[in-house]
Amino acid sequence: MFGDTISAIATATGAAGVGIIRISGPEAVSILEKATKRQAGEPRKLCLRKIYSAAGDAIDSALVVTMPGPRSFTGEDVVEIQGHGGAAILQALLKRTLELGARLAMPGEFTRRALANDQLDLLEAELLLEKIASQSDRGLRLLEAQQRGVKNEIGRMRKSIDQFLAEMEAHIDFPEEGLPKEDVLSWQTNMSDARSALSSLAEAFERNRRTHDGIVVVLRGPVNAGKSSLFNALVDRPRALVSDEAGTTRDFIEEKVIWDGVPVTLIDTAGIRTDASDIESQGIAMGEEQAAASDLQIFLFTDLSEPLREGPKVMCVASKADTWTPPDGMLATSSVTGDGVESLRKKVVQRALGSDMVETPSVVTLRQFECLTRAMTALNKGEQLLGSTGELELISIELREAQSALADLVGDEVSDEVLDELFSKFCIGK
Ligand SMILES: Nc1nc2c(ncn2[C@@H]2O[C@H](COP(=O)(O)OP(=O)(O)OP(=O)(O)O)[C@@H](O)[C@H]2O)c(=O)[nH]1
Ligand SMILES: [Mg+2]
Repeated sequence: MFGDTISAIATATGAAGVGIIRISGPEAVSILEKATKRQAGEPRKLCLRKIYSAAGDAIDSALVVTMPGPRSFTGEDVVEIQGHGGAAILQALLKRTLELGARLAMPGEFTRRALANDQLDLLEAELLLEKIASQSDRGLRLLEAQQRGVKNEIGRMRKSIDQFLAEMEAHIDFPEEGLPKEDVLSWQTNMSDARSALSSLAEAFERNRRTHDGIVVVLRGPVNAGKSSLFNALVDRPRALVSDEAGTTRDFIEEKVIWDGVPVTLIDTAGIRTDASDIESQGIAMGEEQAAASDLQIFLFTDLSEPLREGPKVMCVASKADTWTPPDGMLATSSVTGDGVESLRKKVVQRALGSDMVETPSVVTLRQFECLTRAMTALNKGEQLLGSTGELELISIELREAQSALADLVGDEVSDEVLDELFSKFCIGK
C-alpha cells in the first residue's frame, strides 16, 4: 500500500461540460469532506456538493462520488469530483485538494497503484495505455482481440516448455542411461512448435502496428498530373494550391485523415520533371525523401507515354480519368467528377496493411515484442544445440531463458525500471 494520497485532473484540458478530479489514497474521503464541509455520501452514489476554497468561497458545484478500496480502480479509497470542465475551475479544484493534503499524481500513478494492488496485471495496464493512445476504432477493436488470445497462448507455451524441460532435466540427472532417440525427436518438435507459435504472435504485432500508428502515403507523379487536385479530393477540402502551371507544388503538404478506421498521413509532393529550376529540384528531392520513408506511394499518370512505375510500395493510378480512357483494370480517378476517389482510399488501406488483417492474438507493445524475441532466440539456440551437441545442460539453460522471457512478458516479476518506463508514457490523471 502507498502511504500518501494523490490527486490529479483526470480529463483532458479545455472547455468542456464536465471535468474530473480523481483522488486516491487513505486521505481521499477526508479531503473531500473538508473541501465540501460536509460528510461524504453513501459509497458509489453520486451526490451534488459545493466545493469551497480555503477562503470559504464556493469554487464549483460538482457531482462527487466515493469508491472505498479495495473495490476501486486503484484498490485504494478513490474519490472523483465531477466539476465543470473549464481549465481554471479544474485547476482551482485540484489546488484545493493539494492544500488539503493530497500530492499531485505522477503520470500513470493511478494505474501503477492499481497494478501494485493487483487490480489489474501488467498486460492489462499496457493494453489500457495502448487503448488510450489508439487513434482509430479499428485499432481499438484489434487491441482487445489481440490481447485476449495472448495470455492463453503464452500460458499454454510456458506449460509445454516446463514439461519437456522437466523431462530433459531428468536425463541430466541420470546421464548413464543415454538419450532415447524418440525423446530427442519429441523435444525437437516441441521446441520448434513453441518457436513457431511465438513467431506468429510476433508477426501479427508487426503487421498490426501500422493499424494503430497509421500509415504514410505519398502522392507522386509528373508535373500537372493532378496530384494536388487529388490530394484535395482525398482530404475533402481545398488544402493544396492547384493550377495548370507546371511546378505549382514545391514544398510538400501533409494532412492527417482516417480511412476505414486507419490513421493516414497523406503527403502531396512537387511534380517530377527533368528541366526543373533549382528551387523546384529541391522540392522534387524532398518528395523523393518523403516517398522513401512512406508506407505507400500513389504514382499518378495521365497518359501511357512513359512506362508505369509499379513496385512493392508503389501503386499506379490513372489521373484525370474524365479526359482520357485509362487501360482496362487500372485504378482510375477524376478529381473533377470524384470518380474513383473513394475506392482509391479503400485500396490504399488494403495495400498498405495487407488483406489478411485478422484479429489474431498478438502482443501489443514493443516491450512485449522484445520479450517474445528473447524467448524465440533462446528456443532457437536450444533447438540448434539439440541438433548438434545434444548437451542437455546447455539446452536447459536456453529453455530457462525462454521461460524467463515469457514470465517477463506477462509481468510475473516486473522490475521498477520497466514500470518507470511504462508509466512515464501515461498521462497524468490516468
Ligand atoms: N479534367 C480534369 N482536370 C484536372 C483533374 N485534376 C487536376 N486537373 C487540372 O490539372 C491541372 C493541374 O492540377 P494540379 O492538381 O495542380 O496538378 P499537380 O500534379 O499538383 O501539379 P504540380 O504541383 O505542378 O506538379 C489543373 O489545372 C487542374 O484543374 C481531373 O481529374 N480532371
Ligand atoms: Mg501540385
